[in-house]
Amino acid sequence: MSDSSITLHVTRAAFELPDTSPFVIKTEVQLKMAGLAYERVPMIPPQAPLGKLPFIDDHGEVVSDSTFIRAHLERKYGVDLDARQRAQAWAFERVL
Ligand SMILES: N[C@@H](CCC(=O)N[C@@H](CS)C(=O)NCC(=O)O)C(=O)O
Repeated sequence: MSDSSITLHVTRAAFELPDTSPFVIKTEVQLKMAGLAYERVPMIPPQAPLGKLPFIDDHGEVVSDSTFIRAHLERKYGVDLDARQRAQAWAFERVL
């Protein structure tokens, strides 16, 4: 594990998808959108703290569940993953 990046615990790539888990893909896209460095570490769900993947290890802080991971990233790194869609919604509202 690298000291400089978040560790994203994942399942594995298959069926021409980056991962078999949609929850892992969602979290990976959010890490990319946030511009955060991360490292994929494959494992099987029984090895995860809550028995499910994904979970992250953010420099010693372990966060499980894609919903809680998103909240953690937004809070800790001050990213707003909905900013673009909120701006578009505001623009549509003004136009209408
Ligand atoms: N609510 C969780 C769901 C995660 C989840 O169900 N992951 C599946 C892989 S797609 C898993 O690890 N399943 C193992 C099991 O249920 O035993 C999240 O959003 O992260």
